Amino acid sequence: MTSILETSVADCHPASVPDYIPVEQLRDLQLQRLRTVVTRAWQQVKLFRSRMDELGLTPDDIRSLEDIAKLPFTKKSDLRDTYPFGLFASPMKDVVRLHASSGTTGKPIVVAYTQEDVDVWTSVLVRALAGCGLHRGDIIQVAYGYGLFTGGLGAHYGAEGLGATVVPASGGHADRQIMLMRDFGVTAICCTPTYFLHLVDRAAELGVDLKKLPLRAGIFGAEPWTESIRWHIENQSNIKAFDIYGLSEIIGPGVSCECFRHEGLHIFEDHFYPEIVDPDSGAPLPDGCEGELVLTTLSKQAMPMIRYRTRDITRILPGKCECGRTLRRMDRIGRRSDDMLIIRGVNIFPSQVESALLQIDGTLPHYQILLTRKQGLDQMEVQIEVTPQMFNDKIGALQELHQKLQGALDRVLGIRVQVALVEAHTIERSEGKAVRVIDRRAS
Ligand code: DLL
Repeated sequence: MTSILETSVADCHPASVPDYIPVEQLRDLQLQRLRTVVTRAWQQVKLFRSRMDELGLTPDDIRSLEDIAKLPFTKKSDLRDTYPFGLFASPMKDVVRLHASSGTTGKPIVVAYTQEDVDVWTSVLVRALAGCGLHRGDIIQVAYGYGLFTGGLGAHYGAEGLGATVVPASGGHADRQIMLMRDFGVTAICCTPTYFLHLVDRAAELGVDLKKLPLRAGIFGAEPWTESIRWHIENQSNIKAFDIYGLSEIIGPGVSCECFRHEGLHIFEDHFYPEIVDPDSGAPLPDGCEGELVLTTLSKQAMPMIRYRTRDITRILPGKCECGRTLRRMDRIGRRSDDMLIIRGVNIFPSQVESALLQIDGTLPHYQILLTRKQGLDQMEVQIEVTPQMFNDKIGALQELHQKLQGALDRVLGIRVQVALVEAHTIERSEGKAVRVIDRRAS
């Protein structure tokens, strides 16, 4: 069971919460847990054992935290290749929950939890929500999807564990979400940042002024978002927007989360050990350097993950946070190493497009990249929604905006792409993760 120290964070003295434990004590705890989890994976998971054998390693070779670099990586393809249950370390009778994530290609990946895993998951979410200033008495609307996706149930258990009142709305039905928010006096919402942008737009159409509601916090994650989007959200709705990160393979939401300082996401290091590696060579990189985040679960029972290559690009932020937590912080995830597009030989990340667009007034934070192929040549069109005022303005203003955007994209991307200005609401809204790229090159 989760200890009382972990569940009632908001009511505890900081010194008694794992978020604030002295660093040396945290490192000792991590080492002890690392040795245990490696032993468990080695004993119970065939794939992991054979990889350790190939390297001539046994769990006894892990004597310090640095020794983690000796261990083999685990990749998403390992989960696919052993589908559905090949990486489980617990017998099925001890598995109380399965989640799955479909990804963009092929078979889904399946993840498992024992009761202890669910309790740990709840405890990290409680700590994450408490770090955002939420507590018993808050009314939290969970608008992440419920089901095989980890967002809904993860946030639900965390909010309930905190002692808050949960409104399990799940994703979709924007009008109903807004009605619930207003009628129930909801004080915090958990959903993807793009879905909240959609709710902001819809509320305006319905004549509901979000600024007049008790809503004061949004816990947003599951997809990359930028400071400009935070600014847009906070300005339109008068709430504080917090970034929460996680992935199914490790636990779901709750691997890390911002505190009220908004200077990076504190990693719940007592349960998830972070490393940053060079995405090409896999070599470990020091704190402060940008690279791929690799995570090891330190307490997972049903499905321990050793050195899991997340493909998410970030860095460990040096220095201490003013909030007093001793947990290290990661920078927000701007991109993944595998979302790179190669257009006419040039490497492009959707996040570059976003950063170019958001510097320019008159656009909305809704865009989509359309890839096609004409006579063997890749074409990239960026469709960008512009504010209704822009469309009502004289044609000259729209042309000027088009030129500015074309210039900004040319500069950032280094190749010429087509720019299409479209009216607000043209781009289809998603209830969950936004679809930023439509690739029609193969069809
Ligand atoms: O998206 C878990 C989650 C749910 C996190 C709700 C936060 C809130 P998956 O569907 O397995 O799990 O997708 C994980 O989503 O590897 C990142 O690429 C991306 N991602 C998740 N959170 C963030 C974030 C959930 N805050 C994948 N910023 C991860 C940027 C994020 N990307």
